[in-house]
Amino acid sequence: MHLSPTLNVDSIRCTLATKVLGRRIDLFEQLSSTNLEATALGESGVEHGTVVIADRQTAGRGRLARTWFSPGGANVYCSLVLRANLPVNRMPEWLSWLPLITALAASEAVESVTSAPVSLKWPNDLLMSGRKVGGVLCENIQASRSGPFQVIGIGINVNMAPEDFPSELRASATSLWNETHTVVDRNRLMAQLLLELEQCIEELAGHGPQQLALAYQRRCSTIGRKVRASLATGVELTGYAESIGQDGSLRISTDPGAHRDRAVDLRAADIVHLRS
Ligand code: BT5
Repeated sequence: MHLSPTLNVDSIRCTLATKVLGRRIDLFEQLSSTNLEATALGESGVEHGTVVIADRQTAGRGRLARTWFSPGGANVYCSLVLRANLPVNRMPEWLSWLPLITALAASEAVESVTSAPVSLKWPNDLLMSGRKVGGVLCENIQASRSGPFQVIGIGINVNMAPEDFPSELRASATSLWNETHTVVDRNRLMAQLLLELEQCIEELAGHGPQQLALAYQRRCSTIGRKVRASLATGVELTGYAESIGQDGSLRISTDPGAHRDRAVDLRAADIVHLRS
C-alpha cells in the first residue's frame, strides 16, 4: 500500500467543476457497499447527482452477486444516485447505455489524471495493460416511494501495491500505482470522475448514444478480438467481437468451425479476451 492522501470532501470540492453531480457528497470511512448506501439514500428521496464515497467497503459488490475487493486507504469506491428526467420511451436506451458510458467516463478520468492509457472490456471493465483496474455496477431501482432511480457504482484500484491483492486476483488485476509508479490523489481523481460522468450523462440524456457509442467503441479493446462469452444461461460462445450495437449490445460472429458462421448480439455476458 502506498501512502495515499486522505479522502476529504473539501479537497474534492477544490477541483470539482460539475454543475449538478456532487452537490451533495457523503463520505464514509467504511461502508458495507456504497451502492447499498446510495440505494437507501435514493429511497429516502435525495436529489439527482448525490454521491456516496467510502474509504473501504466490507462487502463491496460486483455484478451477479460477485464481490469487489475493497481494502481501505488506497482506492476509490463511489456510487451516484441518478434520476433520469426522460420520457418513458427513452428509458430502455438510457438503462442499456448507462453502464457503458459510466465505464467510458471513468476511463477518461483515469487517463486525464495519470496520462496512462486505459481501455474498456465490454461491457464495463476498465483495463490497463490488459488487467482489470476498475469496474462498474449499475442498478435500476424501480420500487421506490421516491420514484424510480438508478445507482451507478464505480470501483478503481488506485494506490494499491501488487502484494496487496489477494493471490486469486494478482494475475488479473492491477492498480494505477502498479501501472504508473505514481501516487494518485484520490480527491483529484474523484473530481475528474464526476466531471467526466456529468458530461457523458448530459450527452446521453440530451442527444442520445450516437457520439458516446463512437467514443466507447474507440476505447473498447474487445472489438476485433477473439473472445469467449459466458451467458447467464450457462451457454458459452467463442467468436470474434465485431461491433457495439445501437442498444449497447456486443455483436459476435461465432467461430465458423464450431457453429454455422453467424452473428449473435449479446445484451449481457462475461467476456474473456482470447489470444487470436
Ligand atoms: C465489477 O463486477 O467489476 C463491478 C465492480 C463495482 C465495484 C464498485 S465499488 C463501489 C460500488 N459499490 C459496490 O458495492 N460496488 C461498486 P464484475 O464484472 O462482476 O467483476 C467482479 C470480479 O472482478 C470478481 O469476481 C473478481 O474476479 C474481480 N475483482 C474483485 N475485486 C477486484 C478488484 N479490486 N480489482 C480487480 N478485479 C477485482
